[in-house]
Amino acid sequence: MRHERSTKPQAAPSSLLQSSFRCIACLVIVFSTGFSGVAIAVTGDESESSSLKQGPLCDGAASSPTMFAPRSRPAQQILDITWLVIGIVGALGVIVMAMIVFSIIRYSHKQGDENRDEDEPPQIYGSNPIELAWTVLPILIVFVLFMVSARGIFEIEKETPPEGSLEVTVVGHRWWWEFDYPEYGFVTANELHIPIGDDGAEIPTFLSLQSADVIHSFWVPQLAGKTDVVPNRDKNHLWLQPNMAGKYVGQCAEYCGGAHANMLITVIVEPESEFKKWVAEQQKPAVEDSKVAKGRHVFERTACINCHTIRGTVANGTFAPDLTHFMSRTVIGAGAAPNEPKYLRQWIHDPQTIKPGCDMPAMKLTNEEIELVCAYLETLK
Ligand code: HEC
Ligand SMILES: [Cu+2]
Repeated sequence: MRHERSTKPQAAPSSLLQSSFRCIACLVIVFSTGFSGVAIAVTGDESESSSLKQGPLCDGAASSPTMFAPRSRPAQQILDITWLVIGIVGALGVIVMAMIVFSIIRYSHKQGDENRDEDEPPQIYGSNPIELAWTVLPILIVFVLFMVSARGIFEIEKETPPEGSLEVTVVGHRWWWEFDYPEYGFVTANELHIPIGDDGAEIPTFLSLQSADVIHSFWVPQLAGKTDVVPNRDKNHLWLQPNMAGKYVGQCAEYCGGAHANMLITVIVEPESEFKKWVAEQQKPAVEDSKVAKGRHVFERTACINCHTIRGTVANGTFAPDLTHFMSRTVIGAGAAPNEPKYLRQWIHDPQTIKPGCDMPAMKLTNEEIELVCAYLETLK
């Protein structure tokens, strides 16, 4: 069928060019911010990570979370696939853009072109080689991308724990993380400790993810991909296999309400011997120090005990983070502030000033009571 020549051919290419440039600009922005743009209070300052030695037992954590510095097998696989996909579609994009730019320059309306109808290019209809080329080639490309992604997904989404793995149950709460170590019989919060061999050998960790309320998403980009944490449903699973020690940070990646942005994750990958020591400490009941008995009394006769557990005391609430070994953690409120005396006092005075919207109310304690309770909490090593 023969098309009538459009009377205004100039408008289309330039708007096409504009929107193409816009697309490229968007991609650049997404890549430069999206993968590393997790605002984190818990990362140390940058100089810390730049002065590092090499090797599996040095700190492999990037100064801000990024999927471009994988330190765990599934994260590495995801990045490999990412580069392959970006490579293929990037090359196609460049070819298409080049052809568009070429056509715009070569065939744009020029002065003295008024009689162009006469030199219309050859019209080709139903050319088998051409139609075959633009059918088969895209199918091949899509097939390659499909196979590579499918293989990656099957390897990453393990439904059963790999040999010799540590098993941890992760429970997402608004807006903090509970970590249960059923093998070892204790519960902690917000900081996940997992081992790497003392000689740097990889040890798998198998996470079972549950939610106590809404949908969350567990994402520590240097260690693995995002995995949704869904309530009232069979557990989702996630497999980590770090190859470098370090303190990795991540973030809830599914909007879950007001304090979502402050729902950070810290994963501490440490040599097995240190991990074992940490486990032994966590298994102990809370420290009892008679010097802080007054503070403990304030804690025990306040509503704190309805929400929090401190093993070995009357406090057995499960609504909020277990505080039995609170001082073994480096952050308060799932990364909302570092665990330092100043912030702890501010937190007990009014958590909303540190983590707006969180589920702990200001407890209306007097300054003296705050001081006593904090002195008590600070013994919970
Ligand atoms: C209504 C329940 C509730 C009461 C009562 C309560 N808290 Fe909390 N508390 C929470 C919740 C929920 C969190 C987690 C907040 C978050 O990170 O979003 C929390 C977090 C904390 C944290 C930080 C824990 C961590 O690892 O990040 C400390 C410390 C704490 N509470 C101490 C206390 C003390 C001391 C009292 C009593 C004076 C108290 N809480 C009373 C619900 C409660
Ligand atoms: Cu969340």
